[in-house]
Amino acid sequence: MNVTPNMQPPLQVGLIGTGYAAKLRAETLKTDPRAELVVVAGHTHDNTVVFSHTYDAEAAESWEAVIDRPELDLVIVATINRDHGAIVQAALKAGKHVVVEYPLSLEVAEAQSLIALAQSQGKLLHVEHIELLSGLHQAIRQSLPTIGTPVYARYATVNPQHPAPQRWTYHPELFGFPLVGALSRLHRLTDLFGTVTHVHCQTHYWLPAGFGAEHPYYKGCVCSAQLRFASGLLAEVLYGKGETFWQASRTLEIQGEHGALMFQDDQGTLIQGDQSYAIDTGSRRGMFAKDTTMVLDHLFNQTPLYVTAESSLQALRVAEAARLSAETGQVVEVATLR
Ligand code: NAP
Ligand code: BLA
Repeated sequence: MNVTPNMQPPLQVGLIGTGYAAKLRAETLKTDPRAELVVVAGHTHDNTVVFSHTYDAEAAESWEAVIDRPELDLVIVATINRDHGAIVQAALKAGKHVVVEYPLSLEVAEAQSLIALAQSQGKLLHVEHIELLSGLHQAIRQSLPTIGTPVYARYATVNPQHPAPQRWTYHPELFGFPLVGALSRLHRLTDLFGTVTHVHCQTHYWLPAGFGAEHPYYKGCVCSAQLRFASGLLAEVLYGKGETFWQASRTLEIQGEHGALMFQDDQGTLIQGDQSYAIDTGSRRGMFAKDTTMVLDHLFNQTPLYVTAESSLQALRVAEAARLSAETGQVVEVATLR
């Protein structure tokens, strides 16, 4: 991606979102002299006012009002998933560089057209994928060659919540299809193992009595997908959350021709023959700060980023194949999705 050279610091930044991701973005921007957080737009007025006051920025009435600010160089989109596509499009059209938390869009076609738009505008479109920056991912990458050709992977993330919160992450339209909203689960695997050719997927949602426009939050969901990779590797992905689960789990298992890798929470183990070795997985914290700093390094010094929007789009295609499979009960060939 070509990025405008000789940009003068401090970069003028607008932020959309006031939640967890937005807070970590703002904290890094405040401590980096190359950036200035100018304006913030949120959802509920009070939260937006408190947030902008905390970070000494202006509070805008709407995300549109942020995009309209001519002095901004960069817009960071850290709000609910449903709105990502529309905000990214408006920001790119207004000639801004854009950082967006995954997913880029809920729709493959829209994500594709946004990547083309960024290219034609000559602007950066960076889709955050912090799962790749974690110590766990670095540890997997380093250990993978020791187990020979990987043949099978299983990745389960289950998050029981009692009661399930009535938040956007339990709202079908605001979060999107489970593996679209939680795209990092698929992206971690596509980053490690390459192209997925076929997907089979089943989902189930537990709905409260009276679920509908007035009460749009589910109580729990489970999404179970089988992926066939071009390499021949088979992977199973389990994503579950809510009141219907009682045991949290975060497990990644990779079986290869010469050994296996097992990660459970922050514990990693390499198994070779009858030997097993502990693997250090480092910290899960500090990833948004790292992402933000890498974006500033990229914009000012043209240093490479750790992920491309195209690789995020490729994972989104797999997620869309999973959605279609869950809807139709059929195995879906990823290449048929344009
Ligand atoms: P969050 O803490 O729940 O914050 C959500 C933001 O969206 C808040 O500003 C909230 O404002 C606003 N919002 C809530 N409901 C809304 C609605 N109905 N309409 C419009 N705005 C609404 O979420 P988050 O974890 O920061 O996630 C933000 C983005 O980052 C998501 O795309 C997520 O996938 C991505 N992400 C997050 C993480 C993470 O570690 N948290 C990691 C990777 C990617 P109010 O509070 O005023 O309602
Ligand atoms: C990912 N975390 C996410 C996402 C959301 C949240 C919406 C994106 C969707 C997804 O991939 O599931 C929200 N995570 C939360 C909330 C809590 C939480 C509300 O843990 C409440 C405690 N994120 C945090 C906190 C950590 C955290 C406190 O909010 C703890 C270190 C880490 N969240 C984290 C990471 C990811 C993520 C590392 C990337 C997912 C991945 O690694 O695959």
